[in-house]
Amino acid sequence: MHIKLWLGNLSAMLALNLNGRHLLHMRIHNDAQQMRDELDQQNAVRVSVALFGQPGAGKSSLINKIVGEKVAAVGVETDKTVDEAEYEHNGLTLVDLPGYGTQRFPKETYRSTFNLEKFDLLLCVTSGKFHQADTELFQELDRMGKVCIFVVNKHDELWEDDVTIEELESRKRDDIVKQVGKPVEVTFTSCRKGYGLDVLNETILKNLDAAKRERWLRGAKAYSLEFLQLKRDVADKHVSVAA
Ligand SMILES: Nc1nc2c(ncn2[C@@H]2O[C@H](COP(=O)(O)OP(=O)(O)OP(=O)(O)O)[C@@H](O)[C@H]2O)c(=O)[nH]1
Ligand SMILES: [Mg+2]
Repeated sequence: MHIKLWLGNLSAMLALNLNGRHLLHMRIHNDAQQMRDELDQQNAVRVSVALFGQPGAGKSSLINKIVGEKVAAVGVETDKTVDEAEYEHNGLTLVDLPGYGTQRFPKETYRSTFNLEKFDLLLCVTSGKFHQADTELFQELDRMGKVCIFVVNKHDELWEDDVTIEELESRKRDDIVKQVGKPVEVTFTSCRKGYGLDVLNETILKNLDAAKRERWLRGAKAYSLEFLQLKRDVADKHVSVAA
């Protein structure tokens, strides 16, 4: 009788143990699957940014600075980038848009030709005088509810006798705001000197949602210690999920 009871308990314990192990395996499998899904989701996120502005303003140069590699052709020749050019880099899609309202790309069809809806945000790149075509495209984007950041490039060329750089910046900013008719974000950069690229990154990050922000951090080149730290944090998080 005792032996029977003992054997009964033993088999119950064994069954429990096997069942427990099975459950543990199931949990590990499910956790691994969940992490893989999370990783796939993170990798599937894309940030799509379009740049527009006058020929020679420095759109191609900025694209190269953003990704930290020479992906776009830069040139002193006029209209180096005539058609739309798209660059894929580490989850970032950067699109160099051709001029707005030209014979080739009239205003009426520009929005649908380049599917402006699909962009997360747009950069209006200027240097020298601000142009009417940029104002008009901005206003179209504004009506669509699109975020457009103004980038005054060639900051290194901002110079006037007896006028401080702060005063020149402030005049430029005021001029853009006056032309577009509303307060807008204006960032100053110099691709030549590497100036302002940290602020440009910050401004872009501020205008993205959380998932896209992580993607931007992973894909874009760092120009400040803060950005580098954030980039490391995102990379660590990514690696710990992948491990
Ligand atoms: N001084 C100065 N020159 C710059 C800067 N950024 C770009 N350039 C120069 O300006 C010229 C035009 O630059 P791109 O980057 O080709 O300009 P883009 O807007 O792409 O021109 P398109 O393709 O013709 O529309 C090149 O000679 C660049 O080297 C800058 O910050 N400072
Ligand atoms: Mg170009």
